[in-house]
Amino acid sequence: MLSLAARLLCLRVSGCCGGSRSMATVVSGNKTSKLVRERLQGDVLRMQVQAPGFRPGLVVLQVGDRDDSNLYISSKMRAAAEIGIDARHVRLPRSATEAEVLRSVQAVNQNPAVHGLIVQLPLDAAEPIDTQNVIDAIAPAKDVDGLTSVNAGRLSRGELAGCLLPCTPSGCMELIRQTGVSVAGKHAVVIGRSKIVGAPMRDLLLWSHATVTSCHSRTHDLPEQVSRADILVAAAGKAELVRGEWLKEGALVIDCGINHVADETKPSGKRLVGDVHYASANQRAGYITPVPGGVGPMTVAMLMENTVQSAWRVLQQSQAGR
Ligand code: NAP
Ligand code: LUD
Repeated sequence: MLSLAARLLCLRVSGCCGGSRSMATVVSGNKTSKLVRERLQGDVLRMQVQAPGFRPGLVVLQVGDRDDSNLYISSKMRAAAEIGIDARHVRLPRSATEAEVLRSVQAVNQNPAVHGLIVQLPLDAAEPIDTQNVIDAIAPAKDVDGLTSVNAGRLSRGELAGCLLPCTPSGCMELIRQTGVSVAGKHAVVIGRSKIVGAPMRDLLLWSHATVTSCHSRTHDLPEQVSRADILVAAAGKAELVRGEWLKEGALVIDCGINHVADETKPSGKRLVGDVHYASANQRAGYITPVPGGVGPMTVAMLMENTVQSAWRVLQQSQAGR
């Protein structure tokens, strides 16, 4: 049974051709992320009542100048400004060395006005840099991307209260909650096992008591694995990999993929698609997230959520210590 909020947020697309089956309920990340951002705006106002002049502080560190990173960071800066988070975009040139990146991370770690720090990935550096070494230099309490080994380890053990959750998987869980579908006891299939999406997604579903299958590039017979999923999270980075015919009837489908494909009908000559073939999946799924407008905006919203959470913790500690 859907809650009223879930019904408002999930747009039911009715009657497909022939009327044999209605199409999936579209789970909107645009709408859900807006609600999250509005709630956070209220939180920041409440913080300022408790501690006049206090603002959550966020730093987004970028190495190089990738177009996709520029786009994602500008969404993050916009969301932060709207909520009242004091966000700063720190740019290092492509020529930056690992030692220079580490020095920037350490400087932010030591700045008490900053409650959250992320290093936008991938690093666009001329010389090779050990990405995990840079990420692990972030103070775990400021790791609002949830990517340090400390936070990832806590999540993998189910110690959810003590850790900051990675933004994309946390946004996927929020979208699943919006549908009203319960996770406990369900069979969830996650395609992909990266540190940023697939692995933490598997952990979150597992500790929400799903039975989880983790698929990757060596998985045999992916369609067979997918056909068992009550809940499918696709994060492979392969355009339209999952076909509607693979899905269990009524499945909840969360599509993390962000892939550009050629499209001569568009002025840009390209179009954004997910890892799921939307038109065919829409005929078979019970719920589906669109691309764009699904998981992407939730990633931005959950970064804001983690930053506000991290700032609350600091504020409470400082007030308890007075
Ligand atoms: P990634 O680091 O390249 O990892 C891809 C994962 O998918 C790997 O585990 C890989 O397996 C697996 N894989 C690749 N091809 C496969 C196939 N044919 N069958 C089964 N598994 C396959 O990518 P990522 O960073 O996790 O991102 C995945 C997608 O999500 C990308 O499209 C990315 O742009 C998107 N993304 C979106 C957001 C968002 O906010 N919406 C955030 C992050 C990422 P192996 O481990 O065996 O190599
Ligand atoms: N690195 C991320 N690298 C890439 N899409 C994002 C993302 C917004 N450290 C670190 O921000 O969380 C991260 N932390 N990531 N990503 C991807 C990943 C990172 C992806 C998409 C969007 C952030 C987004 O807003 C829009 C949508 O799906 O509706 C569309 C944007 C478009 O390309 O038009």
